[in-house]
Amino acid sequence: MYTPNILLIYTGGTIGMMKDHDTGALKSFDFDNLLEKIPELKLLDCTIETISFKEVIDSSNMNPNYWVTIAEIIESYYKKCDGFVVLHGSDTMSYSASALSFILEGLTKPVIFTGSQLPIGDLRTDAKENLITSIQIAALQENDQPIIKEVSLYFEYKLYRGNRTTKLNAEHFEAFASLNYPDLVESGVHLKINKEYLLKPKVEEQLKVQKKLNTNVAIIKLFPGISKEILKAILFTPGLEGVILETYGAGNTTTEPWFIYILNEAIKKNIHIINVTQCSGGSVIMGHYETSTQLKDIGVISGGDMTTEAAITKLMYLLAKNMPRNIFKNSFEQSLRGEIT
Ligand code: ASN
Repeated sequence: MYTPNILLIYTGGTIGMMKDHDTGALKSFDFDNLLEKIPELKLLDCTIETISFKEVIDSSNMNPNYWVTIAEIIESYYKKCDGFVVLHGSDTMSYSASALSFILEGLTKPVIFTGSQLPIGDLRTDAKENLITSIQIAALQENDQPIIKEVSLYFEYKLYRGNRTTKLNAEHFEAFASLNYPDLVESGVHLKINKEYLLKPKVEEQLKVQKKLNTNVAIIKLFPGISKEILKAILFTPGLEGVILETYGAGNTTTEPWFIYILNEAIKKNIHIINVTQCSGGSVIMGHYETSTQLKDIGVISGGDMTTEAAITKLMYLLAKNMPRNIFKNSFEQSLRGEIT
């Protein structure tokens, strides 16, 4: 029987941390120790190769250059490996999983992000289960093809589509949720694979890594009392090209004339404004209430039921492609990697 070959990419995060005995603070330790800590890995029905960032990072230091580094590692091992598990801090894992889902065009193999809430060396750690099951899922095959063919995120017994996740809890082992899309795999006594929800790219797709991302972007979260000055200061920032506007409920904002006027001025300056909801679940439906009709009229783009993490990374990805305004809007409002319903 064929033995899949899985690449483990270690970027940092709590999963590989230990306590500094002098200060009590958590700091990273070297990757070889991580494998020593889990001898069970040798029992899996796959071979495992490992590669580590030269300097591992807390995921709060994650940035687009690191995303490209992860993508380039996957690109250089793509022929040789059947699946990839990215060990990553949980804090920005949903951003990274979303970003990689766009960057890795034509992906037909599993890329599974995982991490943990407690360090691997901790007695009550969640790291071992997350790591072992992630590798096991990455190695799942059917008719000599990987079963998972997309960027996903495994945490606390569930595999989610990566670009549908958001970190909801800083303490619970169940730290992530995918409120607008069903779980891809549930891990119990058996692995329950929800095949109907998996992304099904064409097998003949070739991997192409989009290495340019445009960071002339911002996120504006609305709140009752947001001032003209603040809104103007952000929207008229020199060089700004795109904004994710986190609105209320189903995509609603204040209808005060100054607010709509400033958004309209920004759009006239060719800035793309995308409407996503600040609710954790549900969708923007522009025009549903009077409070979003004007947004639609002035050309605000609908983010539908996309997470903020998916929307901001999709914005960086699409802006880098320099497309005409109408094509940009169409691309943003349609599903590229299953990120929007
Ligand atoms: N601060 C850590 C990180 O995101 C948190 C974690 O991994 N649980 O790197």
